[in-house]
Amino acid sequence: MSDNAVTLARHKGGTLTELLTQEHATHANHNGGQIAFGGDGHLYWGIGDGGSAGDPFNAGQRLDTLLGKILRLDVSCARYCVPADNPFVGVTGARPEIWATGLRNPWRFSFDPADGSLWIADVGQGSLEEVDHLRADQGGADLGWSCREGTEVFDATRCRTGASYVDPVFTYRTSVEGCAVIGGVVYRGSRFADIASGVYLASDYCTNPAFAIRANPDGTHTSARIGELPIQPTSFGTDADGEIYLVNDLPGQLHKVSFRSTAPRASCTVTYRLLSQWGNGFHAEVVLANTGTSPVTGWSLAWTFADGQRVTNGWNAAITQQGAAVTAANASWNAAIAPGATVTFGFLGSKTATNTAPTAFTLNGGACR
Ligand SMILES: [Ca+2]
Repeated sequence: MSDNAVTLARHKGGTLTELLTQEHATHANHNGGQIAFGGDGHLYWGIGDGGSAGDPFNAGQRLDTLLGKILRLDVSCARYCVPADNPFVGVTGARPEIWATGLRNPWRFSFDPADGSLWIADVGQGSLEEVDHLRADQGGADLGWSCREGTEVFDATRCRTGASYVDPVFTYRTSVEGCAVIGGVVYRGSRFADIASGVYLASDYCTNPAFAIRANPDGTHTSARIGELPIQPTSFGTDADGEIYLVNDLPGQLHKVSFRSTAPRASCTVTYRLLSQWGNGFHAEVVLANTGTSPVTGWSLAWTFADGQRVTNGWNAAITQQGAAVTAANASWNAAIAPGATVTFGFLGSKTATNTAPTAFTLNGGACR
């Protein structure tokens, strides 16, 4: 293979044939490297902007270099051909292999098999990590680098007059929420289709979150952090059934990804009333209100006493205490709390000198206000 270059090659019958080479001699980083076939049968290849920092060659916004691009190639030819409908075919000074421009280091990209759309995770410089989503017909899209990093202007001198930049559909803060976005894949499997169909799953190399992004029918996107993945993820893939796998760097493992539903956190308020107290005892009443829009069916309310108080006898709830931690579980007759409704329970307790009322409560594991 050529030295000081990134190279696409075909390995067949024991022979390696170089198809396309881009000089990449000056800096060691930002090599891109992802290849993937699109639904159109063409091969897409991502190359970074040439490395170092700040796009020293202005590669992202130039069309005469393959640096900072995703390319689209027909590899059914002897070496490769440029598809006739590539966006820069016939444009003077532009490389016709280019499909998308304005990229920094598209380390991972993938296609949604359902609609052929292209999901790109472009690693940010120092401010924003980003995920881009292009329809199958959005060839020629300029994703902004190094005029823009994410949704912000990075270097105004790089912004071309009249250019139309495609904004990312998801960003997060570099050095705050992570260090380098790791692009994933869209879930189109059957095992978790009821909850995860159409979800694009991505992560970050340093903080390993499970980022979920869903494209809405109106063109907007909804995103959420839905969990944690194994440390130092580097790449995602799918099997023939569309189930998702990931590999990580250290210790170097292959993981199969699963999804599960969790009950939505209840919305609630708690009113704690000290009805009376005497020497070493007190009488308290707790009113728990369901302020959400869904019924609560079965509840467990928890709090912590600050002054060594002990519950001695309760009613309308099964109250247990471990050290300072108290849990009040519903009685059989008040398990359901309709939206807007309340339940009231009470107890007698013992105390020493002070009797500070608790202010923080959790219902079924979620905080009440
Ligand atoms: Ca961008």
